[in-house]
Amino acid sequence: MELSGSQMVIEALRKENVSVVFGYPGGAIMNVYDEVYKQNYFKHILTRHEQAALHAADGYARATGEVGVAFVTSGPGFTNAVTGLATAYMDSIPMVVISGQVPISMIGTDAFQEIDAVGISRPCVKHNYLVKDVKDLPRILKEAFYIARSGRPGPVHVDIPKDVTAQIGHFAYPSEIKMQTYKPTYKGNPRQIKKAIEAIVAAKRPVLYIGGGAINSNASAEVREFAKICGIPAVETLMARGVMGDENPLLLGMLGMHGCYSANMAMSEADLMIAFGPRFDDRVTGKLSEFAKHAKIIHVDIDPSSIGKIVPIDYPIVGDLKNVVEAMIPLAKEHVDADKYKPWRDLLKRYNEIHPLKYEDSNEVLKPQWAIERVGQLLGDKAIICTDVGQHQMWAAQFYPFSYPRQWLSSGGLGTMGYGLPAAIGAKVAIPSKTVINFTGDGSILMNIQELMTAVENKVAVVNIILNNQFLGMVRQWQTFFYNKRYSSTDLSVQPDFVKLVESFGGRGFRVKTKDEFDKALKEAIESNTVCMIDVQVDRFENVLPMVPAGGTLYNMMLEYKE
Ligand SMILES: Cc1ncc(C[n+]2csc(CCOP(=O)(O)OP(=O)(O)O)c2C)c(N)n1
Repeated sequence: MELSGSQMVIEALRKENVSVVFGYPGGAIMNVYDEVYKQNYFKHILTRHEQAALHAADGYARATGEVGVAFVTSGPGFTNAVTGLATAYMDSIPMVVISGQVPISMIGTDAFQEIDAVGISRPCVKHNYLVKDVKDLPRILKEAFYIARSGRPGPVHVDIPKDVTAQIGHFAYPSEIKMQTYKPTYKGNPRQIKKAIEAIVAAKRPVLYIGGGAINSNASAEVREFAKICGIPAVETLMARGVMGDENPLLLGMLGMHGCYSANMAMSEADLMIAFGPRFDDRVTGKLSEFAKHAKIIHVDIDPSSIGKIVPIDYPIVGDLKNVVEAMIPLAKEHVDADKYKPWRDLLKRYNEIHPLKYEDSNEVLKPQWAIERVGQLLGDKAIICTDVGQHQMWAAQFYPFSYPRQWLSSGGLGTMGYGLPAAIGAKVAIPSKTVINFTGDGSILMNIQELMTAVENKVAVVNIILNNQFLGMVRQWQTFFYNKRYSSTDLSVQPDFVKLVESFGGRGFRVKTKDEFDKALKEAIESNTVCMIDVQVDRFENVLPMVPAGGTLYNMMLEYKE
């Protein structure tokens, strides 16, 4: 089949079963957009900023596990997209981003809207390509999708010069991938798996440390079963919320900087840590020399370069977590005695009773934690929860009752303010039957507020709940604790009228100050089935607790803050 480069892009997406593309056009990618106009295979959603196009593709990918796709133009279109690439890269999200580039003859001439896109994307993608000849395009697109979704998933960037999108070439979409140097390992080594089980049998205080890899490998059911068979208590990273299900008696909760006491104590006192796909982020480990210092460590990860990168590992297992845990389950059934860990489980339960996650509720002023709990009571598993970045994000991770994987979409690694609304759009497009809530801050929401237009235009009924403390709350909290209350550039008390603002886009707005108003607004927002924003006036000086100060130790958490 003879096709132009642009037609090849459309055909490749069709072969990959792509149903939606998020993007923003411009000069260098116009040939591709002309074909977008003519085709009827996939829906194209025009965002109002390239960063948002990538976050929407990212939200789509997190909600479904499929590859998210975005188109952007060269120059400023591409540079706007970089934050979206970095966000997806840090959290291992499968994405293919296609950017237009100036014609090949003009590359390197400082042509209008030229930028070295592959040079810029290199540190924040799993892989990237500059397509120099249309004959390479089918193979490159096939590889891009394969690389994005296989092994440790991640974003792949394909930069296509404008003349290549116009060139005619032969299109035969490869059915197989032949890459010499890229061959992810899916099956864990049986000898290593056996050794890991022996280590579990020998342990007295084992803990499961579950990371985002458990979500990426769709291993939740296996992880739950394994935990149950062994009777091993589990902690989840921010990225792994939903893997165990919050009703699970073995789940202690989130660990790390704002994790719960029992989870952090479990890590500190464990004699064996079974790490299922986490990356030992500094927000989790705190001071490395003190991190889990009594524990031997089993680390299962599909990415060999992640094993031993941060802490030395006693039992490394390279492989897809789902496969590895499947292989561990029969051995665990045979050899592990769950009763043996009962004293350990009881101790951790006791820790949880002494220091549960808590906040002081009030009837004078709305507490952000209350609002989150309330949404959880009303919607529970019916909602997908997205967040922006800040205190509201941590409270949502702490207080929303998650029950399944891919219910929680949040920028963990990069911590990208402005992620929430576009990601919520991507999630709602992917799974329209779910209510999609975006918990956001009065700072974060203004970083991609223009996407209200995308949501309204495409009738994507997302509900944004601004936990409005009139501060860049998380930074204000650090200033309170560590900078003697010098609130440098964090006061946001000068702000827009968020109700009028969403209404001006054609959505619905609510401002609430009391619990009754909150309940009423939430109900109306959900029932209205339209784009909504609830501006919740919350306690300005509420802090996220407990907290491990940066570089502190998990077992020395601050449990409260006293003036
Ligand atoms: C793009 C970006 N810029 C700056 C930061 C640093 N930062 C982290 S949290 C935060 C405050 C967020 O404020 P807000 O959205 O109002 O949420 P709150 O903490 O009040 O819940 C800032 C500025 C960031 N994470 N992302």
